[in-house]
Amino acid sequence: MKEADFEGQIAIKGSPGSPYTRKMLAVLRYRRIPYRYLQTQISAQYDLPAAKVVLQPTFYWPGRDGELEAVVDSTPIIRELEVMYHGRSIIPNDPVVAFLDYLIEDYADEWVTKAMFHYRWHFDKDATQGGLMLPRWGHVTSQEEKISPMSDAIRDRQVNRLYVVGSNDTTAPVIEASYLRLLDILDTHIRSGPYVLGSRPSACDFGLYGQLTQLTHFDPTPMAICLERTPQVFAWVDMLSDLSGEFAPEDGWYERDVLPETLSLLLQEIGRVYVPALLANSAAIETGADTVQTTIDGQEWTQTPFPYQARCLTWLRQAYARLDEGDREYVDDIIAGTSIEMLFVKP
Ligand SMILES: N[C@@H](CCC(=O)N[C@@H](CS)C(=O)NCC(=O)O)C(=O)O
Repeated sequence: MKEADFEGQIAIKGSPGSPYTRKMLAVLRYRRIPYRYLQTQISAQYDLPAAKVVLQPTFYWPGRDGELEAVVDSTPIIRELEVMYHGRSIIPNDPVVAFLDYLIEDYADEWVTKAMFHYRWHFDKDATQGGLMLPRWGHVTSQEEKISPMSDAIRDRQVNRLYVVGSNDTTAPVIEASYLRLLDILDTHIRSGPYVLGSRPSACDFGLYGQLTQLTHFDPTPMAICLERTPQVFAWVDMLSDLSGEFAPEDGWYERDVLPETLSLLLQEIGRVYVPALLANSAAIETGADTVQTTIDGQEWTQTPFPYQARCLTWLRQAYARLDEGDREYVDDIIAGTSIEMLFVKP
């Protein structure tokens, strides 16, 4: 075991098949933050502190006491990195635009991931490839006799965990239709960007990018769909992977009063699928129900309650409440008629 001394640099443990790892690597590259990427086989050689929850990615940096600490959850980590490193920020200056950024990032992380996990493990072809590859990234020196049983075990385990994100035969058509719509919306929207909120990338681009690295560039079913339907989105994902040379113009983000029409399509999509999922999930958690039963996009939706996503709703409401009155009114105007406003109605 090697002592974990990264000489003041940030270390990130993760793997290529993890959308949130890809999200954060792209953030670090764009922000030009020096880092060490500890892929599985490398991280195993270090004596690393344990995080509260075992998740990919896990970040390691010195805590208040100077000791290395293990930190998880990409959304707060992005905000923490803003404090630790200045310049090339990915949080828009205007609180109204920053709120939209946060909302879209959350949709990417929490809804688009349903499509990512669904397409990876729902159809045989994708599940076989996922099983084939997942253990390999951490065991490139292992012999086939060792990897094959791992492939089978991972595949079985993940197929049995599809319920966690709400992927099942009832919800499959809802998830798949939402993936197609997202591709179509991005295909149109990025042509005025190229980023979601202007000519400068923000957290939500990286959230979408992370999930799309898997959907458009790894799993065969959603990848074929993207290549055929929206090749421009495929190219966009490639571009996002390393934005170290991109500019960060002061005036790069859209002004609150000149948001492009295509952005409202994305907001409507969030209202169409993510909002009802969030509300029904939180209601189920509050009442202690053991299933979430609701209608999403006019179709039946059923899943096991997901406690983390109830917290996501609380955080979204806190972000909305933190806006000052004028900004909140502005946000209200932008989200009016998208159903997103349902998240913030007073009980
Ligand atoms: N909210 C977390 C989610 C991270 C996450 O769910 N990571 C997945 C892999 S992409 C994971 O580690 N899942 C647990 C597992 O695979 O055992 C974040 O934004 O970082």
